[in-house]
Amino acid sequence: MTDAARSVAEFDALIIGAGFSGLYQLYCLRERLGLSVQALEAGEGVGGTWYWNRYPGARCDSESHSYCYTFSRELLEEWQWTERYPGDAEIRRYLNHVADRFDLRRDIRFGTRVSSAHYDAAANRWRVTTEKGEQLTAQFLVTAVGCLSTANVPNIPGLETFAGRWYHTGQWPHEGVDFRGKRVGQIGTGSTGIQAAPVIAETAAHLTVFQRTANYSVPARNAPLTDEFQRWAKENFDEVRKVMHATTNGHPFYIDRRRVFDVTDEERQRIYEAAWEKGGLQFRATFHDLLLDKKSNDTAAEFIKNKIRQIVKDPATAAVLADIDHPYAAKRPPIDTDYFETFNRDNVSLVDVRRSPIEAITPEGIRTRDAEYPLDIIVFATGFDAMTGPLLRMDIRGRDGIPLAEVWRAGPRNYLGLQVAGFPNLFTVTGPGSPSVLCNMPVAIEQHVDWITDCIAHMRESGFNRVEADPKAVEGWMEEVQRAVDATLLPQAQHSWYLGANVPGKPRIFMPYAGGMARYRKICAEVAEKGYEGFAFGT
Ligand code: NA7
Repeated sequence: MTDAARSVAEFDALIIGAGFSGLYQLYCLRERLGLSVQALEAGEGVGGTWYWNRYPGARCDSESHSYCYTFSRELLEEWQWTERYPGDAEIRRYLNHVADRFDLRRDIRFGTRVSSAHYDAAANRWRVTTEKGEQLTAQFLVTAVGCLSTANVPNIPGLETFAGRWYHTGQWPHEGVDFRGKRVGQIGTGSTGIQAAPVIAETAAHLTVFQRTANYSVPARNAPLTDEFQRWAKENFDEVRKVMHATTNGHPFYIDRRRVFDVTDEERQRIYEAAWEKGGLQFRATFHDLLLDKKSNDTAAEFIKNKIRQIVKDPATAAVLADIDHPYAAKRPPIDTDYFETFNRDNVSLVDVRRSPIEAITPEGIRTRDAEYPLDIIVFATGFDAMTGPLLRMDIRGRDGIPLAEVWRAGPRNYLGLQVAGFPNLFTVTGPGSPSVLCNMPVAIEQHVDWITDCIAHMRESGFNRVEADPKAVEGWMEEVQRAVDATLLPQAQHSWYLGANVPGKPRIFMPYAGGMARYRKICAEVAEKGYEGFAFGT
Protein backbone atom coordinates (compact mmCIF):
# COMPACT_ATOMS: atom_id res chain seq x y z
CA MET A 1 0.00 0.00 0.00
CA THR A 2 1.33 3.44 -0.90
CA ASP A 3 1.43 6.33 1.57
CA ALA A 4 -1.22 8.09 -0.48
CA ALA A 5 -3.49 5.11 -0.06
CA ARG A 6 -2.87 5.04 3.67
CA SER A 7 -3.74 8.70 4.29
CA VAL A 8 -7.38 9.56 4.93
CA ALA A 9 -9.08 11.74 2.34
CA GLU A 10 -11.86 13.98 3.65
CA PHE A 11 -14.93 15.14 1.75
CA ASP A 12 -18.34 16.61 2.41
CA ALA A 13 -19.97 13.71 0.62
CA LEU A 14 -19.05 10.34 -0.81
CA ILE A 15 -21.11 8.62 -3.46
CA ILE A 16 -20.81 4.92 -4.14
CA GLY A 17 -21.31 4.24 -7.84
CA ALA A 18 -21.00 6.16 -11.10
CA GLY A 19 -24.00 4.94 -13.04
CA PHE A 20 -27.13 6.95 -13.80
CA SER A 21 -27.65 7.79 -10.09
CA GLY A 22 -24.07 8.40 -9.06
CA LEU A 23 -23.33 10.76 -11.93
CA TYR A 24 -26.39 12.90 -11.30
CA GLN A 25 -25.84 12.89 -7.53
CA LEU A 26 -22.26 14.02 -8.06
CA TYR A 27 -23.46 16.80 -10.38
CA CYS A 28 -26.09 17.99 -7.89
CA LEU A 29 -23.95 17.99 -4.78
CA ARG A 30 -21.01 19.62 -6.50
CA GLU A 31 -22.73 22.09 -8.85
CA ARG A 32 -25.85 22.95 -6.91
CA LEU A 33 -24.58 22.81 -3.35
CA GLY A 34 -20.87 23.37 -3.87
CA LEU A 35 -19.85 20.39 -1.74
CA SER A 36 -16.56 18.57 -2.02
CA VAL A 37 -17.57 15.20 -3.38
CA GLN A 38 -15.96 12.00 -4.49
CA ALA A 39 -17.68 9.17 -6.33
CA LEU A 40 -16.22 5.71 -5.88
CA GLU A 41 -16.80 3.34 -8.76
CA ALA A 42 -15.79 -0.32 -9.00
CA GLY A 43 -15.74 -0.29 -12.81
CA GLU A 44 -13.04 1.31 -14.92
CA GLY A 45 -15.59 3.60 -16.51
CA VAL A 46 -18.97 5.21 -15.93
CA GLY A 47 -22.23 3.38 -16.62
CA GLY A 48 -23.00 1.32 -13.51
CA THR A 49 -25.34 -1.48 -14.51
CA TRP A 50 -24.61 -0.70 -18.15
CA TYR A 51 -20.86 -0.83 -17.60
CA TRP A 52 -21.19 -4.51 -16.68
CA ASN A 53 -24.16 -5.67 -18.76
CA ARG A 54 -22.67 -6.15 -22.23
CA TYR A 55 -24.24 -9.51 -23.05
CA PRO A 56 -25.52 -10.22 -26.57
CA GLY A 57 -28.78 -8.39 -27.16
CA ALA A 58 -28.43 -6.14 -24.07
CA ARG A 59 -30.87 -3.31 -24.51
CA CYS A 60 -33.06 -1.17 -22.31
CA ASP A 61 -36.79 -1.85 -22.29
CA SER A 62 -37.62 1.82 -21.71
CA GLU A 63 -37.98 3.86 -24.87
CA SER A 64 -34.86 5.88 -25.52
CA HIS A 65 -36.49 9.33 -25.53
CA SER A 66 -37.57 8.64 -21.95
CA TYR A 67 -34.44 6.80 -20.81
CA CYS A 68 -32.37 9.85 -20.09
CA TYR A 69 -31.80 12.71 -17.71
CA THR A 70 -34.17 15.63 -17.91
CA PHE A 71 -32.33 18.11 -15.66
CA SER A 72 -30.45 19.81 -18.47
CA ARG A 73 -32.25 21.31 -21.46
CA GLU A 74 -28.95 21.53 -23.35
CA LEU A 75 -28.25 17.86 -22.79
CA LEU A 76 -31.72 16.97 -24.05
CA GLU A 77 -31.24 19.14 -27.11
CA GLU A 78 -27.84 17.86 -28.09
CA TRP A 79 -28.17 14.12 -27.52
CA GLN A 80 -29.53 11.99 -30.34
CA TRP A 81 -30.73 8.45 -29.69
CA THR A 82 -30.68 6.23 -32.74
CA GLU A 83 -33.15 3.43 -31.94
CA ARG A 84 -36.52 3.10 -30.26
CA TYR A 85 -34.81 1.26 -27.37
CA PRO A 86 -31.20 2.10 -26.56
CA GLY A 87 -28.67 -0.70 -26.73
CA ASP A 88 -26.05 -1.11 -24.01
CA ALA A 89 -23.24 0.49 -26.03
CA GLU A 90 -25.35 3.53 -26.85
CA ILE A 91 -26.29 3.98 -23.18
CA ARG A 92 -22.62 3.86 -22.24
CA ARG A 93 -21.88 6.45 -24.92
CA TYR A 94 -24.62 8.64 -23.45
CA LEU A 95 -23.35 8.35 -19.88
CA ASN A 96 -19.78 9.00 -21.01
CA HIS A 97 -21.02 12.07 -22.80
CA VAL A 98 -22.76 13.22 -19.60
CA ALA A 99 -19.59 12.63 -17.57
CA ASP A 100 -17.52 14.67 -20.03
CA ARG A 101 -20.06 17.42 -20.62
CA PHE A 102 -20.40 18.17 -16.91
CA ASP A 103 -16.74 17.47 -16.17
CA LEU A 104 -17.62 14.77 -13.66
CA ARG A 105 -14.66 12.43 -14.12
CA ARG A 106 -12.29 14.54 -12.07
CA ASP A 107 -14.29 13.61 -8.96
CA ILE A 108 -14.70 9.91 -9.70
CA ARG A 109 -12.26 7.24 -8.56
CA PHE A 110 -12.57 4.33 -10.97
CA GLY A 111 -11.52 0.77 -10.23
CA THR A 112 -12.42 1.48 -6.62
CA ARG A 113 -14.74 -0.95 -4.89
CA VAL A 114 -15.97 0.00 -1.43
CA SER A 115 -15.54 -2.75 1.10
CA SER A 116 -16.84 -1.00 4.21
CA ALA A 117 -18.57 2.13 5.40
CA HIS A 118 -18.79 2.75 9.14
CA TYR A 119 -20.55 5.64 10.83
CA ASP A 120 -18.49 7.38 13.47
CA ALA A 121 -21.05 9.02 15.75
CA ALA A 122 -18.55 11.11 17.72
CA ALA A 123 -17.24 12.76 14.57
CA ASN A 124 -20.55 12.50 12.71
CA ARG A 125 -18.69 11.13 9.71
CA TRP A 126 -18.79 8.08 7.52
CA ARG A 127 -15.48 6.23 7.35
CA VAL A 128 -15.18 4.38 4.07
CA THR A 129 -12.57 1.80 3.14
CA THR A 130 -11.99 0.50 -0.35
CA GLU A 131 -10.75 -2.92 -1.40
CA LYS A 132 -7.42 -1.30 -2.31
CA GLY A 133 -7.11 -0.11 1.28
CA GLU A 134 -7.86 3.56 0.64
CA GLN A 135 -9.61 5.39 3.46
CA LEU A 136 -11.98 8.27 2.99
CA THR A 137 -14.37 10.09 5.27
CA ALA A 138 -17.38 12.28 4.66
CA GLN A 139 -20.33 13.79 6.46
CA PHE A 140 -22.76 12.35 3.93
CA LEU A 141 -22.72 8.98 2.24
CA VAL A 142 -24.96 8.31 -0.73
CA THR A 143 -25.24 4.82 -2.15
CA ALA A 144 -25.90 4.90 -5.88
CA VAL A 145 -25.16 1.23 -6.34
CA GLY A 146 -28.03 0.26 -8.64
CA CYS A 147 -30.71 -2.33 -8.04
CA LEU A 148 -29.40 -5.04 -10.34
CA SER A 149 -25.66 -5.06 -9.93
CA THR A 150 -24.85 -8.12 -7.85
CA ALA A 151 -24.72 -11.09 -10.21
CA ASN A 152 -26.50 -14.21 -9.03
CA VAL A 153 -24.59 -17.30 -10.15
CA PRO A 154 -26.55 -20.27 -8.84
CA ASN A 155 -24.72 -22.70 -6.69
CA ILE A 156 -24.99 -25.72 -8.99
CA PRO A 157 -22.70 -28.57 -7.95
CA GLY A 158 -19.77 -29.17 -10.27
CA LEU A 159 -19.47 -25.74 -11.89
CA GLU A 160 -15.79 -25.69 -11.01
CA THR A 161 -15.27 -28.93 -12.96
CA PHE A 162 -16.73 -27.61 -16.21
CA ALA A 163 -14.11 -27.90 -18.96
CA GLY A 164 -15.64 -25.18 -21.15
CA ARG A 165 -16.10 -21.47 -20.48
CA TRP A 166 -18.92 -19.93 -18.49
CA TYR A 167 -20.18 -16.37 -18.20
CA HIS A 168 -22.80 -14.45 -16.24
CA THR A 169 -24.63 -11.92 -18.38
CA GLY A 170 -24.12 -9.20 -15.79
CA GLN A 171 -20.33 -9.59 -15.86
CA TRP A 172 -19.85 -9.97 -19.57
CA PRO A 173 -16.29 -9.79 -21.00
CA HIS A 174 -15.69 -6.45 -22.71
CA GLU A 175 -14.16 -8.14 -25.72
CA GLY A 176 -17.32 -10.21 -26.24
CA VAL A 177 -17.68 -13.97 -26.59
CA ASP A 178 -17.32 -15.84 -29.85
CA PHE A 179 -20.08 -18.44 -30.09
CA ARG A 180 -19.20 -19.64 -33.59
CA GLY A 181 -19.11 -23.42 -33.79
CA LYS A 182 -19.89 -23.72 -30.10
CA ARG A 183 -22.55 -25.68 -28.22
CA VAL A 184 -24.02 -23.14 -25.86
CA GLY A 185 -26.25 -23.71 -22.86
CA GLN A 186 -28.19 -20.75 -21.49
CA ILE A 187 -29.73 -20.98 -18.04
CA GLY A 188 -32.46 -18.44 -17.38
CA THR A 189 -35.38 -16.97 -19.27
CA GLY A 190 -35.94 -13.62 -17.57
CA SER A 191 -35.66 -10.30 -19.42
CA THR A 192 -31.96 -10.92 -19.99
CA GLY A 193 -32.22 -14.50 -21.26
CA ILE A 194 -35.06 -13.46 -23.54
CA GLN A 195 -32.88 -10.75 -25.07
CA ALA A 196 -29.76 -12.90 -25.28
CA ALA A 197 -31.05 -16.18 -26.76
CA PRO A 198 -32.00 -14.88 -30.23
CA VAL A 199 -28.62 -13.19 -30.66
CA ILE A 200 -26.59 -16.15 -29.36
CA ALA A 201 -28.55 -18.48 -31.65
CA GLU A 202 -27.46 -16.49 -34.69
CA THR A 203 -23.86 -17.63 -34.39
CA ALA A 204 -23.76 -20.64 -32.05
CA ALA A 205 -23.60 -24.14 -33.51
CA HIS A 206 -26.35 -25.05 -31.09
CA LEU A 207 -28.13 -23.23 -28.28
CA THR A 208 -29.90 -25.11 -25.52
CA VAL A 209 -32.13 -22.93 -23.35
CA PHE A 210 -32.73 -24.25 -19.85
CA GLN A 211 -36.06 -22.85 -18.69
CA ARG A 212 -37.20 -23.11 -15.08
CA THR A 213 -40.11 -20.66 -15.15
CA ALA A 214 -41.85 -19.96 -18.42
CA ASN A 215 -42.26 -16.24 -19.07
CA TYR A 216 -44.48 -13.89 -20.97
CA SER A 217 -42.90 -11.65 -23.53
CA VAL A 218 -44.23 -9.07 -25.95
CA PRO A 219 -42.37 -7.99 -29.10
CA ALA A 220 -40.31 -4.84 -28.54
CA ARG A 221 -40.57 -3.78 -32.20
CA ASN A 222 -37.27 -2.03 -31.97
CA ALA A 223 -36.37 0.09 -34.98
CA PRO A 224 -34.21 3.06 -35.92
CA LEU A 225 -35.78 6.35 -34.87
CA THR A 226 -36.97 8.49 -37.74
CA ASP A 227 -35.86 12.11 -38.03
CA GLU A 228 -39.49 13.06 -37.62
CA PHE A 229 -39.80 11.24 -34.29
CA GLN A 230 -36.55 12.69 -33.02
CA ARG A 231 -37.76 16.18 -33.86
CA TRP A 232 -41.13 15.50 -32.24
CA ALA A 233 -39.51 14.15 -29.04
CA LYS A 234 -37.32 17.21 -28.67
CA GLU A 235 -40.03 19.74 -29.47
CA ASN A 236 -42.49 18.07 -27.11
CA PHE A 237 -40.19 17.08 -24.33
CA ASP A 238 -41.95 19.14 -21.68
CA GLU A 239 -45.15 17.29 -22.44
CA VAL A 240 -43.35 13.93 -22.51
CA ARG A 241 -41.80 14.65 -19.13
CA LYS A 242 -45.15 15.68 -17.72
CA VAL A 243 -46.54 12.27 -18.68
CA MET A 244 -43.48 10.48 -17.25
CA HIS A 245 -44.02 12.30 -13.96
CA ALA A 246 -47.75 11.69 -13.86
CA THR A 247 -47.80 7.94 -14.48
CA THR A 248 -47.45 4.93 -12.25
CA ASN A 249 -44.23 3.67 -13.78
CA GLY A 250 -42.53 6.69 -15.23
CA HIS A 251 -42.91 5.76 -18.87
CA PRO A 252 -43.98 8.30 -21.48
CA PHE A 253 -47.47 6.86 -21.84
CA TYR A 254 -50.55 6.72 -19.65
CA ILE A 255 -52.17 3.55 -18.40
CA ASP A 256 -55.61 3.45 -19.96
CA ARG A 257 -58.47 4.21 -17.56
CA ARG A 258 -60.77 1.54 -19.04
CA ARG A 259 -61.11 -1.83 -17.37
CA VAL A 260 -60.82 -5.19 -19.09
CA PHE A 261 -64.53 -6.00 -18.81
CA ASP A 262 -65.65 -2.52 -19.81
CA VAL A 263 -65.25 -3.63 -23.42
CA THR A 264 -66.62 -6.55 -25.45
CA ASP A 265 -64.52 -9.64 -26.10
CA GLU A 266 -63.99 -8.54 -29.71
CA GLU A 267 -62.95 -5.03 -28.74
CA ARG A 268 -60.55 -6.38 -26.10
CA GLN A 269 -58.98 -8.71 -28.62
CA ARG A 270 -58.57 -5.79 -31.01
CA ILE A 271 -56.90 -3.70 -28.27
CA TYR A 272 -54.46 -6.48 -27.35
CA GLU A 273 -53.73 -7.12 -31.01
CA ALA A 274 -52.95 -3.43 -31.60
CA ALA A 275 -50.71 -3.31 -28.51
CA TRP A 276 -48.90 -6.47 -29.65
CA GLU A 277 -48.28 -4.85 -33.04
CA LYS A 278 -47.14 -1.59 -31.49
CA GLY A 279 -44.84 -3.54 -29.16
CA GLY A 280 -43.11 -2.81 -25.88
CA LEU A 281 -44.16 -2.26 -22.30
CA GLN A 282 -47.21 -0.34 -23.47
CA PHE A 283 -48.94 -3.71 -23.65
CA ARG A 284 -49.19 -3.51 -19.86
CA ALA A 285 -50.94 -0.13 -20.15
CA THR A 286 -53.85 -1.38 -22.24
CA PHE A 287 -56.21 -1.67 -19.25
CA HIS A 288 -56.32 -0.11 -15.84
CA ASP A 289 -56.97 -3.32 -13.91
CA LEU A 290 -54.47 -5.74 -15.47
CA LEU A 291 -52.40 -5.86 -12.31
CA LEU A 292 -55.31 -5.50 -9.93
CA ASP A 293 -57.76 -8.21 -10.91
CA LYS A 294 -56.84 -11.80 -11.67
CA LYS A 295 -59.75 -12.42 -14.02
CA SER A 296 -58.83 -9.32 -15.99
CA ASN A 297 -55.21 -10.34 -16.05
CA ASP A 298 -56.16 -13.81 -17.32
CA THR A 299 -57.38 -12.26 -20.58
CA ALA A 300 -53.97 -10.70 -21.29
CA ALA A 301 -52.19 -13.86 -20.13
CA GLU A 302 -54.28 -16.02 -22.46
CA PHE A 303 -53.72 -13.64 -25.36
CA ILE A 304 -49.93 -13.92 -25.00
CA LYS A 305 -50.02 -17.68 -24.46
CA ASN A 306 -52.00 -18.01 -27.69
CA LYS A 307 -49.41 -15.91 -29.49
CA ILE A 308 -46.68 -18.25 -28.22
CA ARG A 309 -48.61 -21.28 -29.49
CA GLN A 310 -49.07 -19.61 -32.87
CA ILE A 311 -45.44 -18.53 -33.24
CA VAL A 312 -43.68 -21.68 -32.05
CA LYS A 313 -44.11 -24.45 -34.63
CA ASP A 314 -43.27 -27.48 -32.50
CA PRO A 315 -46.33 -28.01 -30.26
CA ALA A 316 -44.34 -29.66 -27.46
CA THR A 317 -41.89 -26.73 -27.28
CA ALA A 318 -44.75 -24.24 -27.51
CA ALA A 319 -46.50 -26.00 -24.62
CA VAL A 320 -43.44 -25.68 -22.36
CA LEU A 321 -42.97 -22.00 -23.29
CA ALA A 322 -46.64 -21.22 -22.72
CA ASP A 323 -46.92 -23.12 -19.45
CA ILE A 324 -46.69 -19.90 -17.42
CA ASP A 325 -47.57 -20.12 -13.74
CA HIS A 326 -48.03 -16.46 -12.76
CA PRO A 327 -50.19 -13.53 -13.82
CA TYR A 328 -48.93 -11.38 -16.70
CA ALA A 329 -46.55 -8.66 -15.42
CA ALA A 330 -46.51 -10.06 -11.87
CA LYS A 331 -42.86 -10.70 -12.65
CA ARG A 332 -40.98 -8.04 -14.58
CA PRO A 333 -42.54 -8.38 -18.07
CA PRO A 334 -39.84 -8.83 -20.72
CA ILE A 335 -40.02 -7.47 -24.24
CA ASP A 336 -38.13 -9.16 -27.03
CA THR A 337 -36.86 -9.30 -30.55
CA ASP A 338 -37.75 -12.71 -32.02
CA TYR A 339 -37.52 -14.64 -28.77
CA PHE A 340 -40.27 -17.18 -29.40
CA GLU A 341 -39.35 -17.32 -33.11
CA THR A 342 -35.87 -18.44 -32.06
CA PHE A 343 -37.30 -21.81 -31.00
CA ASN A 344 -38.22 -22.47 -34.65
CA ARG A 345 -34.53 -22.56 -35.56
CA ASP A 346 -32.90 -25.95 -36.18
CA ASN A 347 -29.99 -25.05 -33.89
CA VAL A 348 -32.10 -24.19 -30.82
CA SER A 349 -33.71 -26.47 -28.29
CA LEU A 350 -35.54 -25.97 -25.01
CA VAL A 351 -35.16 -27.98 -21.82
CA ASP A 352 -37.84 -27.80 -19.15
CA VAL A 353 -35.87 -27.78 -15.92
CA ARG A 354 -39.00 -27.37 -13.83
CA ARG A 355 -39.96 -30.90 -14.90
CA SER A 356 -36.41 -32.22 -14.97
CA PRO A 357 -34.21 -30.10 -12.69
CA ILE A 358 -30.55 -29.39 -13.27
CA GLU A 359 -28.66 -31.74 -10.96
CA ALA A 360 -25.07 -30.90 -11.75
CA ILE A 361 -22.60 -29.31 -14.04
CA THR A 362 -20.10 -31.87 -15.25
CA PRO A 363 -16.81 -31.40 -17.12
CA GLU A 364 -18.78 -31.95 -20.33
CA GLY A 365 -21.88 -29.87 -19.76
CA ILE A 366 -25.16 -29.77 -17.82
CA ARG A 367 -26.85 -32.82 -16.35
CA THR A 368 -30.53 -32.73 -15.56
CA ARG A 369 -32.45 -35.47 -13.82
CA ASP A 370 -33.19 -37.10 -17.17
CA ALA A 371 -30.41 -36.25 -19.58
CA GLU A 372 -26.92 -34.87 -20.11
CA TYR A 373 -26.27 -31.95 -22.45
CA PRO A 374 -22.70 -31.61 -23.76
CA LEU A 375 -21.69 -27.95 -23.94
CA ASP A 376 -18.71 -25.74 -24.77
CA ILE A 377 -20.09 -22.57 -23.16
CA ILE A 378 -22.60 -21.96 -20.36
CA VAL A 379 -24.33 -18.59 -20.16
CA PHE A 380 -25.88 -17.76 -16.81
CA ALA A 381 -28.77 -15.39 -17.49
CA THR A 382 -29.73 -16.01 -13.90
CA GLY A 383 -30.29 -12.48 -12.68
CA PHE A 384 -29.18 -10.62 -9.63
CA ASP A 385 -29.30 -10.49 -5.88
CA ALA A 386 -31.53 -7.52 -6.50
CA MET A 387 -31.93 -4.32 -4.53
CA THR A 388 -30.44 -5.36 -1.21
CA GLY A 389 -27.53 -7.39 -2.65
CA PRO A 390 -25.40 -4.42 -3.76
CA LEU A 391 -25.81 -2.79 -0.32
CA LEU A 392 -25.32 -5.85 1.81
CA ARG A 393 -22.18 -7.00 0.07
CA MET A 394 -20.50 -3.96 1.61
CA ASP A 395 -19.90 -3.93 5.34
CA ILE A 396 -22.13 -0.96 6.21
CA ARG A 397 -22.40 -0.17 9.90
CA GLY A 398 -24.49 2.53 11.51
CA ARG A 399 -24.71 3.96 14.99
CA ASP A 400 -23.01 1.78 17.68
CA GLY A 401 -21.40 -0.30 14.95
CA ILE A 402 -24.62 -2.10 14.07
CA PRO A 403 -24.31 -3.82 10.69
CA LEU A 404 -26.93 -3.10 8.05
CA ALA A 405 -27.02 -6.86 7.45
CA GLU A 406 -28.29 -7.29 11.00
CA VAL A 407 -30.92 -4.56 10.78
CA TRP A 408 -32.12 -6.11 7.51
CA ARG A 409 -31.86 -9.74 8.59
CA ALA A 410 -35.58 -10.27 8.05
CA GLY A 411 -35.69 -8.02 4.98
CA PRO A 412 -35.01 -4.38 4.14
CA ARG A 413 -36.51 -1.76 6.45
CA ASN A 414 -36.23 1.94 5.82
CA TYR A 415 -38.17 5.16 5.40
CA LEU A 416 -39.27 6.06 1.86
CA GLY A 417 -36.52 3.82 0.51
CA LEU A 418 -34.20 6.70 1.34
CA GLN A 419 -32.90 6.24 4.87
CA VAL A 420 -32.41 3.48 7.40
CA ALA A 421 -33.03 4.27 11.07
CA GLY A 422 -29.73 4.18 12.94
CA PHE A 423 -27.71 5.16 9.85
CA PRO A 424 -27.52 8.99 10.01
CA ASN A 425 -26.60 10.92 6.87
CA LEU A 426 -26.72 7.77 4.75
CA PHE A 427 -29.01 8.02 1.72
CA THR A 428 -29.83 5.12 -0.57
CA VAL A 429 -30.74 6.16 -4.13
CA THR A 430 -33.54 3.91 -5.44
CA GLY A 431 -33.26 1.75 -2.36
CA PRO A 432 -35.71 -1.01 -1.50
CA GLY A 433 -38.99 0.53 -0.37
CA SER A 434 -38.94 3.01 -3.27
CA PRO A 435 -40.53 2.47 -6.71
CA SER A 436 -37.13 1.98 -8.45
CA VAL A 437 -37.35 -1.15 -10.59
CA LEU A 438 -41.12 -0.81 -11.02
CA CYS A 439 -40.43 2.52 -12.69
CA ASN A 440 -38.51 3.79 -15.68
CA MET A 441 -35.23 4.09 -13.77
CA PRO A 442 -33.99 7.57 -14.74
CA VAL A 443 -37.31 9.02 -13.56
CA ALA A 444 -36.99 7.33 -10.17
CA ILE A 445 -33.31 8.31 -9.96
CA GLU A 446 -33.79 12.00 -10.73
CA GLN A 447 -36.58 12.25 -8.15
CA HIS A 448 -34.45 10.59 -5.45
CA VAL A 449 -31.32 12.58 -6.20
CA ASP A 450 -33.25 15.87 -6.28
CA TRP A 451 -34.91 14.99 -2.97
CA ILE A 452 -31.60 14.07 -1.31
CA THR A 453 -29.96 17.21 -2.64
CA ASP A 454 -32.82 19.37 -1.35
CA CYS A 455 -32.66 17.66 2.03
CA ILE A 456 -28.93 18.35 2.38
CA ALA A 457 -29.48 21.94 1.20
CA HIS A 458 -32.18 22.30 3.86
CA MET A 459 -29.79 21.02 6.52
CA ARG A 460 -27.09 23.46 5.55
CA GLU A 461 -29.49 26.37 5.48
CA SER A 462 -30.88 25.40 8.89
CA GLY A 463 -27.57 24.62 10.54
CA PHE A 464 -28.22 20.88 10.94
CA ASN A 465 -25.40 18.39 10.61
CA ARG A 466 -27.26 15.15 10.98
CA VAL A 467 -30.43 13.63 9.55
CA GLU A 468 -31.83 10.27 10.46
CA ALA A 469 -35.06 8.40 9.79
CA ASP A 470 -37.32 8.05 12.81
CA PRO A 471 -37.97 4.32 13.66
CA LYS A 472 -41.70 5.06 13.86
CA ALA A 473 -41.66 6.54 10.37
CA VAL A 474 -39.85 3.41 9.17
CA GLU A 475 -42.56 1.25 10.69
CA GLY A 476 -45.29 3.30 9.03
CA TRP A 477 -43.55 3.21 5.67
CA MET A 478 -43.06 -0.54 5.79
CA GLU A 479 -46.80 -0.90 6.38
CA GLU A 480 -47.48 1.35 3.39
CA VAL A 481 -45.10 -0.71 1.19
CA GLN A 482 -46.97 -3.86 2.19
CA ARG A 483 -50.39 -2.26 1.69
CA ALA A 484 -49.39 -1.06 -1.76
CA VAL A 485 -48.26 -4.44 -2.98
CA ASP A 486 -51.18 -6.29 -1.41
CA ALA A 487 -53.53 -4.24 -3.59
CA THR A 488 -51.92 -5.78 -6.70
CA LEU A 489 -51.32 -9.20 -8.22
CA LEU A 490 -47.54 -8.83 -7.82
CA PRO A 491 -47.24 -11.18 -4.82
CA GLN A 492 -48.76 -13.98 -6.89
CA ALA A 493 -45.47 -14.56 -8.74
CA GLN A 494 -43.71 -16.91 -6.37
CA HIS A 495 -40.36 -16.95 -8.17
CA SER A 496 -39.95 -13.24 -8.58
CA TRP A 497 -36.75 -11.38 -7.78
CA TYR A 498 -38.97 -8.53 -6.56
CA LEU A 499 -39.60 -10.88 -3.63
CA GLY A 500 -36.02 -12.03 -3.29
CA ALA A 501 -37.18 -15.52 -4.21
CA ASN A 502 -34.37 -16.09 -6.73
CA VAL A 503 -31.63 -16.09 -4.11
CA PRO A 504 -31.56 -19.05 -1.72
CA GLY A 505 -31.90 -17.96 1.91
CA LYS A 506 -32.94 -14.38 1.08
CA PRO A 507 -35.91 -13.18 3.13
CA ARG A 508 -39.12 -13.18 1.08
CA ILE A 509 -40.20 -9.58 1.26
CA PHE A 510 -41.63 -7.63 -1.63
CA MET A 511 -38.91 -4.98 -1.94
CA PRO A 512 -39.96 -2.17 -4.29
CA TYR A 513 -42.78 0.26 -3.49
CA ALA A 514 -45.74 -0.70 -5.69
CA GLY A 515 -47.92 2.32 -5.00
CA GLY A 516 -46.74 4.04 -8.17
CA MET A 517 -44.10 6.64 -8.93
CA ALA A 518 -46.53 9.55 -9.14
CA ARG A 519 -47.99 8.78 -5.73
CA TYR A 520 -44.54 8.21 -4.27
CA ARG A 521 -43.29 11.53 -5.66
CA LYS A 522 -46.22 13.29 -3.99
CA ILE A 523 -45.57 11.57 -0.65
CA CYS A 524 -41.88 12.58 -0.70
CA ALA A 525 -42.78 16.17 -1.61
CA GLU A 526 -45.31 16.34 1.23
CA VAL A 527 -42.79 14.95 3.70
CA ALA A 528 -40.34 17.72 2.72
CA GLU A 529 -43.04 20.39 2.83
CA LYS A 530 -43.90 19.35 6.38
CA GLY A 531 -40.35 20.03 7.49
CA TYR A 532 -39.13 16.54 6.59
CA GLU A 533 -41.71 14.74 8.63
CA GLY A 534 -40.42 11.41 9.90
CA PHE A 535 -36.79 12.53 9.85
CA ALA A 536 -34.93 13.77 12.92
CA PHE A 537 -32.30 16.46 12.48
CA GLY A 538 -29.39 17.13 14.79
CA THR A 539 -26.60 19.63 15.09
P1 NA7 B 1 -34.28 -12.62 -13.72
O1 NA7 B 1 -35.47 -11.90 -14.19
O2 NA7 B 1 -34.08 -12.82 -12.26
O3 NA7 B 1 -34.25 -14.01 -14.46
C1 NA7 B 1 -33.35 -15.02 -14.10
C2 NA7 B 1 -33.70 -16.28 -14.80
O4 NA7 B 1 -32.79 -17.30 -14.41
C3 NA7 B 1 -35.09 -16.80 -14.46
O5 NA7 B 1 -35.62 -17.41 -15.60
C4 NA7 B 1 -34.78 -17.81 -13.37
O6 NA7 B 1 -35.76 -18.80 -13.21
C5 NA7 B 1 -33.52 -18.42 -13.90
N1 NA7 B 1 -32.73 -19.09 -12.89
C6 NA7 B 1 -32.13 -18.53 -11.81
N2 NA7 B 1 -31.49 -19.49 -11.11
C7 NA7 B 1 -31.70 -20.66 -11.76
C8 NA7 B 1 -31.31 -21.99 -11.52
N3 NA7 B 1 -30.57 -22.31 -10.45
N4 NA7 B 1 -31.70 -22.94 -12.39
C9 NA7 B 1 -32.46 -22.61 -13.44
N5 NA7 B 1 -32.87 -21.38 -13.73
C10 NA7 B 1 -32.48 -20.40 -12.88
O7 NA7 B 1 -32.95 -11.89 -14.24
P2 NA7 B 1 -32.70 -11.11 -15.59
O8 NA7 B 1 -31.25 -10.82 -15.65
O9 NA7 B 1 -33.33 -11.81 -16.73
O10 NA7 B 1 -33.49 -9.79 -15.39
C11 NA7 B 1 -33.26 -8.95 -14.29
C12 NA7 B 1 -33.79 -7.60 -14.58
O11 NA7 B 1 -32.85 -6.86 -15.36
C13 NA7 B 1 -35.02 -7.52 -15.38
O12 NA7 B 1 -36.15 -7.85 -14.69
C14 NA7 B 1 -34.99 -6.10 -15.88
O13 NA7 B 1 -35.48 -5.23 -14.89
C15 NA7 B 1 -33.56 -5.88 -16.13
P3 NA7 B 1 -36.95 -18.58 -12.09
O14 NA7 B 1 -37.82 -17.54 -12.71
O15 NA7 B 1 -36.25 -18.07 -10.85
O16 NA7 B 1 -37.55 -19.89 -11.94
